[in-house]
Amino acid sequence: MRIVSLAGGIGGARFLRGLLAASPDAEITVIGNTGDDITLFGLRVCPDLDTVMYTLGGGINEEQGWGRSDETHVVKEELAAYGMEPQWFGLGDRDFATHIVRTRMLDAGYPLSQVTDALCDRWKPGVRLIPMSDDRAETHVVINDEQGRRAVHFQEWWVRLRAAVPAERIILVGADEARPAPGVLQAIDEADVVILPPSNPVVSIGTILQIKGIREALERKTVVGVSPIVGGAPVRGMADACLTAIGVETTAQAVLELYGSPLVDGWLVAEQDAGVHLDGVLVEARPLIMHDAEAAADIARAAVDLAVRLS
Ligand code: GDP
Ligand code: FO1
Ligand code: CA
Ligand code: CA
Repeated sequence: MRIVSLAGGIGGARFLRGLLAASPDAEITVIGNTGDDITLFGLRVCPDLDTVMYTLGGGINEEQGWGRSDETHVVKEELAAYGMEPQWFGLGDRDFATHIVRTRMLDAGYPLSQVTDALCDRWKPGVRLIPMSDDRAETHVVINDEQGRRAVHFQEWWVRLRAAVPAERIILVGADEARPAPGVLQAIDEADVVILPPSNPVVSIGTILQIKGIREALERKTVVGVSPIVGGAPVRGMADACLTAIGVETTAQAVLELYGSPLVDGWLVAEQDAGVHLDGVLVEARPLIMHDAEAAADIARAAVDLAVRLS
């Protein structure tokens, strides 16, 4: 079976680990969010691609959910000693190597998709990981605080401000010009089923859906989504701040309506959210907390089962 999954960072990566366990014989293609990407100290950092690659490749910091296991921060300390900004984003020493390799290859003219392939040659994530686009498209957030109304990079809002300053708008800068990376539309067209994991519906899944042609390609397929919102709150992180910014309630119902039909054909919600309904969508309720790899595998199995029944 050929499965395509979109993915953000932690929620996507943990779900994908379950999907690999639940469908060991499937050919899985992951379309990764690159709206979070940022250039720091001249280095290109792709947090969501790296979170997927490290999680599936066995190199993730499990407690934190992002960054490398067994990490040290000597370079960060030395940069800070020079007064180098920004100091609110913590790159670890092992992680730095990934960004150096990526930046060297990008500067040599390789597109991000080929660079990602090269990095995955080391990590062997067990899926084909493709960035949503080779074109640069970065999420920015319009905020209004004591320094006035201005747009900041998504990472500054998320990491430095902890999304505590209300977002007036969330904008993917470069979305109009960005094209799907090679292989993205073909993988969708050839997929038997498509899964939307419990990733952030605005700045992970919503971002990927803004790349020209991706939503239309997905609408031709059987798509099953897993709600990242359980009992009216994100399971982890600050997705509620992103939903509020676009005028959507933080409920499994509202996220389903945001994705909408005909995009979504099946929707998994947590048991306390049974009752969610949208015409044209088969909704099923089950435990949706990924306590461990086994729980993630159960959720992934349920998503694939539902998709197969619908296709
Ligand atoms: P990020 O890029 O690291 O923020 O990760 P994603 O966008 O892939 O996923 C973030 C979303 O994952 C958040 O909105 C969480 O609510 C959701 N999430 C995290 N853990 C779980 C879980 O165990 N179950 C469910 N259903 N959602 C989860
Ligand atoms: N998140 C933080 O909250 N603080 C950090 O210093 C930080 C550094 C970092 C470095 C590499 C990387 O791949 C991810 C990193 N993250 C950090 C997580 C990440 O920026 C965000 O959680 C996601 O982009 C939101 O999806
Ligand atoms: Ca992300
Ligand atoms: Ca559909």
